[in-house]
Amino acid sequence: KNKFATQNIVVAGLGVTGQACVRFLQNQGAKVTVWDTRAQLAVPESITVPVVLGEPPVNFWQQVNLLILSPGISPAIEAVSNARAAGVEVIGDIEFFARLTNIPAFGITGSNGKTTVTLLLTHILKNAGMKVCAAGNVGMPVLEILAMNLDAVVLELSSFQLESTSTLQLKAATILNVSDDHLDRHGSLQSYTETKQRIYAHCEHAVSWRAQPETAPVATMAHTTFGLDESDSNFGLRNNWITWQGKPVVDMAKAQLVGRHNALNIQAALALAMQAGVQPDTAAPAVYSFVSAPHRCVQIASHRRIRWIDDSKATNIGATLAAIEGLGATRTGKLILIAGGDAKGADLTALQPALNQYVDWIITLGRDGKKIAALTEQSEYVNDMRDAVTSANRRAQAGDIVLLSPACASLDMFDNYAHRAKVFVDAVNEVAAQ
Ligand code: UMA
Ligand code: ADP
Repeated sequence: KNKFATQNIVVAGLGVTGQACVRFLQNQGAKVTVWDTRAQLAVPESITVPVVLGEPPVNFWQQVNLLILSPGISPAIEAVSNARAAGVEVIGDIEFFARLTNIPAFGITGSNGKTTVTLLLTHILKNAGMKVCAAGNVGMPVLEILAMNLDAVVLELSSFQLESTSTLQLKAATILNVSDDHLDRHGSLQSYTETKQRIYAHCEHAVSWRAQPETAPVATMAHTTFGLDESDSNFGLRNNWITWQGKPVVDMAKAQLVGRHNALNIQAALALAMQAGVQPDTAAPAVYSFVSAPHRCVQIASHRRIRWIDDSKATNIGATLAAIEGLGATRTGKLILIAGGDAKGADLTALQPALNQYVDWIITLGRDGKKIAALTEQSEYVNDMRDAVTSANRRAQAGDIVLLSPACASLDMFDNYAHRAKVFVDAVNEVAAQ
């Protein structure tokens, strides 16, 4: 019998993370209980262990050895404090994974670009012949990959996941950028940044953005930087080519990832790939063949020469600024923006200069939509996505762009950002295609 057979473990949260934990622990013979803070929850049939919903009973923690928290549950809530007070160790699934395996791992965090860099690095390493898998916040729970016989794993790590991780060893890691996000949970930009810095705690090689010193590790360690400026010693950009130590290695004109923010993302992926032994010029063909994941500034339709762009994944200000600045700077017609939702406590006034400079009309919706509309006079607030698309379609002419880039989470109106995108695309097909 292995070490888990005598353990009494509570898995908190019954989403994809929790379900992967339960499956793994059951296979190991551990005694598992699920606890979910929602009082009403449809428990999937595959879950055959006891499930406690809502407030856990008094004495619940007494016989428990370990509490594995799903990332969506804040470690600051009272029930988790009670568990700690009862002597229960509290960790996240990433920390649990770190204690179970020595597989070479690459870590990616940041406010924006995590999924893009995670998938691009995975693609580069696969093209170099390595057996690799992307896991973590990208959607594949880390415990699912333990059984795979991989050469390396590429981990997308959210601030929620890093918050409950302490011993994870990484071959190389990056904080891509830091801008306001999840302040409702982390309290301040400083504490959010400190949480992201945990990625460098046991890391062999750091990769950071020269324009944002807070993305660099505080401790001295092997280090590569990237940026939109020129650099003789690191990654840089010159005449639309990505350079490594001054030599051109990737032609941005040949990449399917467009925009200046993606020039940074590509450099970060190349820098991480070097720590897996793949040189930038060798990686270039994989960069050219990489196609972006959906809902990240992707054109979904063109009717009457009006371009409709789905950037539903822009759930914070930094992502929306990248989209507005990227599309706005080169536009030939009007740029109409659809934005709004749950701003998660961010200071929305940071959008104002870019809205004034690049956006001709803004249509807002959702919980914080009125706050965004109040930033400019060229704006209106509507009740739902269909009304937003109808209004945009009425205002747009040939040559214009309609961009859905909400700067907000979707959860006040939709199941998730993919659902928000689907409602947008359906409305565009219905309203604009006529
Ligand atoms: N739950 C509670 N109490 C709470 C919150 C949630 O009991 O206060 C329960 C819910 O009832 C539900 C379960 O927890 O049953 C959901 O757990 P979860 O919110 O941790 O979500 P998972 O389905 O396990 O997915 C998580 C990540 N979700 C979050 O961090 C919110 C996924 O990232 C990730 O892909 C997945 O693990 C696999 O690692 C999503 C995300 O939105 C994409 N991430 C945030 C982001 O990218 O901005 C951080
Ligand atoms: P994440 O996984 O961090 O949310 P994604 O790659 O899924 O990042 O992209 C999320 C959003 O951020 C999209 O709207 C995308 O266009 C935008 N984005 C991607 N990379 C960057 C970057 N380096 N800086 C700013 N915005 C970015």
